[in-house]
Amino acid sequence: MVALESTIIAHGLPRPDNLRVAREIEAAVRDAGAVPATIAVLGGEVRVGLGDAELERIGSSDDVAKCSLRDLPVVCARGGDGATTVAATAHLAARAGVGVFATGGIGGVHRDAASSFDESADLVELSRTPICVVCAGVKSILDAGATLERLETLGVTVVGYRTDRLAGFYLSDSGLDVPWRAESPAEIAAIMRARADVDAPGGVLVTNPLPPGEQLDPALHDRVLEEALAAAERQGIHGKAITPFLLDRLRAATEGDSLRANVALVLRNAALAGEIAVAAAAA
Ligand code: PSU
Ligand code: MN
Repeated sequence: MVALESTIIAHGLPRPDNLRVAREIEAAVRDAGAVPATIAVLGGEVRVGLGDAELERIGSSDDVAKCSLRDLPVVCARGGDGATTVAATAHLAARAGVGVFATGGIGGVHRDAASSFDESADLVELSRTPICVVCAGVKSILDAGATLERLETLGVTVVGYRTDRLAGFYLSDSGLDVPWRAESPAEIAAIMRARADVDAPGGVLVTNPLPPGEQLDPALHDRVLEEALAAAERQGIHGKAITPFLLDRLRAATEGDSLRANVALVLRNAALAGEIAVAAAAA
């Protein structure tokens, strides 16, 4: 089984593409021979695995809260709907016994973290939750170097899939090295088993880069990111709103190219997560 997050559907991707992409992500997991379980809160209930009508509700309702771990108790107590971030999804997946999880890019240390203290709850969650998360590295709106340092401090195992470099989300290469690389889903499944054997409390983060031919043009990326960060600063955007704001600005400024890259990387991660889940089940 492969867990999937719902924040990317409700808040990360624009409508109406989001719903189509949500279905394609599930299909990519199935094509690899695994079972997808998109995680969300519906009417105050945690759901691990959504039917099509439920996926549609998460993707089209205006009343879906972005739920990190801290938000879950409130949304559940109030009977609300919530889309779960990487942190909340990892927590709920592990609790349900799901060992593999695919997303786009994890949250991390924001570029102004030295003054804002803005570091995603995704990192601390990965330090204490036994799950394999497949991602395209750290979202390029973040400080990837600082995020790698925090992952090291937090004891999170970081593995590049068929690469020595940390994937840069929209870009194939963040310019940073990863501590380990793996060549096959079976090798990653073996790392997960060994993680359990040595009682490491946290997760295994697999970083899966876009092929260079599918990445966003790096020069365009750097220019529009600069503009988006400046706009966020001008408009005083912060907290949980900053990530959706920046992703949306990039999409508008790249005329959809960033969206195409985002969809491509999520689908590749879902497929790889499916292969890892199959390898883990076979061992
Ligand atoms: N990756 C994407 N799109 C997203 C996210 C990640 O491609 O929308 C979401 C994830 O749910 C991640 C969250 O957990 O952004 C991080 O938000 P924050 O920086 O507020 O922790
Ligand atoms: Mn934050």
